[in-house]
Amino acid sequence: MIGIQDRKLALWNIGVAYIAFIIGTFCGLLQVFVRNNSLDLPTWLNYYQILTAHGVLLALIFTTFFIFAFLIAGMSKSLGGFGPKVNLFAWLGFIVTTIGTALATVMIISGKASVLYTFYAPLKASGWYYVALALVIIGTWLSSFALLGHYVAWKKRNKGQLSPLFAYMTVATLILWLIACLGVVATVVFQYIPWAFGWVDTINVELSRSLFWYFGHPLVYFWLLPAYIAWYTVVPKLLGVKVFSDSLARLSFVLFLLFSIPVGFHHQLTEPGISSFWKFLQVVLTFMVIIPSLMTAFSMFATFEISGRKKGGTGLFGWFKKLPWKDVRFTSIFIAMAFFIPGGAGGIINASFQLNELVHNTLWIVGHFHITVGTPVAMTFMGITFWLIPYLTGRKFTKRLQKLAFIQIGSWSIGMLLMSTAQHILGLLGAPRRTAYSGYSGNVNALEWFDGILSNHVTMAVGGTILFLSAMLLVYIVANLLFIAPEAKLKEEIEEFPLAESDKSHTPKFLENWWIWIGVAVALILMAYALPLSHMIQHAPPGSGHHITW
Ligand code: HEM
Ligand SMILES: [Cu+2]
Repeated sequence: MIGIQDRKLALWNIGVAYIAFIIGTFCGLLQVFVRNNSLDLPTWLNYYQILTAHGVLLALIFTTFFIFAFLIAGMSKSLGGFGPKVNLFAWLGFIVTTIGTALATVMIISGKASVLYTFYAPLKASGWYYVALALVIIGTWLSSFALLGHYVAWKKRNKGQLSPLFAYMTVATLILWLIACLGVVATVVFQYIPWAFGWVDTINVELSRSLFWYFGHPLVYFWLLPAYIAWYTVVPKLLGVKVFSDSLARLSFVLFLLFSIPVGFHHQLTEPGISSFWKFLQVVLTFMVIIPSLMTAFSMFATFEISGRKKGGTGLFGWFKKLPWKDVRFTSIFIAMAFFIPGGAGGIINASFQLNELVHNTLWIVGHFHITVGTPVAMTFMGITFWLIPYLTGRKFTKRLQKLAFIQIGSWSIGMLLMSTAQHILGLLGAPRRTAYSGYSGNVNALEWFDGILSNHVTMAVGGTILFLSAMLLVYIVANLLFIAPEAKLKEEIEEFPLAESDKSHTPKFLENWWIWIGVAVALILMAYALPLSHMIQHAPPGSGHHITW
């Protein structure tokens, strides 16, 4: 087991993650009822206030804290315990991120920042909200430097050796994060903060949106890659086999690093300020990410088949039955993967120039990210939670808790299927996202959207309610694993960190030459962004004032 300091750090990160999860999912519950006109919020609480809290606390805060908990525990496990410097930086990172989170939450709840998690100008929040966001990012940088420092020290002690797969993947994820954050830091520090505090009167909206999405797309890979780390390194262990291919796993992470940054314009396909040439180039680069995604899918199913056949499965699909379905740590991740199949297909639709016209800003998009980040990522994190907390606390994941965990992932799946299917269909018909209740002035065509069997006022609310109940069950399990479950005394009761063996003997060394990959990543970024961004700055229209609509 890893050292007590490292354990504490990981546990505190998990604690903050789940506090954000409680508030965030409660807001989700309110949203489905408001949208269906069955709930009137009190006058001091506005729909966009809770929607901002929901987006920020779940998509940014829950994910980030959980990711650091997982990476901290995994780096300590695979490279050895942290030294005092690494420890100091990681704690500082945690504290600064937490202060930023608390400040942002206070600003949102006090109604001074109802700008949604994308905080598009010219909507204007209190300047302190942007300061809070900056603190969150700075905190994650400190934590990232801590983990990178730990890795560099290991490399110095093990000259010429490839690092363990977990560490390699962590480094790829953190490099992605550091490069991605440059965009959001640039816009927050140089555009939003001076504008929000009134030091300048106007803001260049197109530039701010572009810098946001330069960050916003890799952000989704910052959520996804840690889930993939679990798929590649934890799942084979649960199945009793080795990693399918060490070099393929590493190569896929390199490709994710290269092709997830120079693609932000695919979120801005409807914006007039960017010429179609640059949009098209970035759409092509976006589609490159399909390659490592399919490589990952291939590795996973190869791992499943090898393990199933080893356990005696025969025939074309006999191995399928031999998978450890009774192990909730595996089943949760399998469901997560299954959700990602339609999720990924939907992503291809969203990124397609023409199809995007149809789905842009509709409920389809909301359906899409609930079956990408809201289930594949979130449910992988749930699956990790079930063993990571016992591993860190030394408590037992008892039979009763395992049963509850099955109910939890099952109900999350049902709730999400109902809610996201309704959202996808409603969106295709035309229903907009990011709106409170609307009767559409009695417009017959609009009201017809809600007449379907799945696409109606009730399905989304039923799905959302099941999801919320599932979320509360998860919180109950987490609280048990943290404070109440009996301590593991016997050796075989002690929870392991399941980390599969990975055969590095055929892995090419250049895969771990980060300077090559950082160089290629920067070249691609310059190719995709240098000209359009400089155009936006040099030929900027008159800046925009500000709006506070709430
Ligand atoms: C109890 C579970 C959940 C429920 C009931 C729920 C419900 C909803 C609904 C109805 C919306 C759309 C609101 C609108 O466009 O007007 C929404 C938006 C959103 N949800 Fe969820 N959700 C849940 C869990 C999650 C999770 C786990 C995540 C991510 C980890 C997530 C991330 C988001 C994001 C990023 C938005 C967009 C916010 C925006 O448009 O600014 N949700 N959610
Ligand atoms: Cu994107």
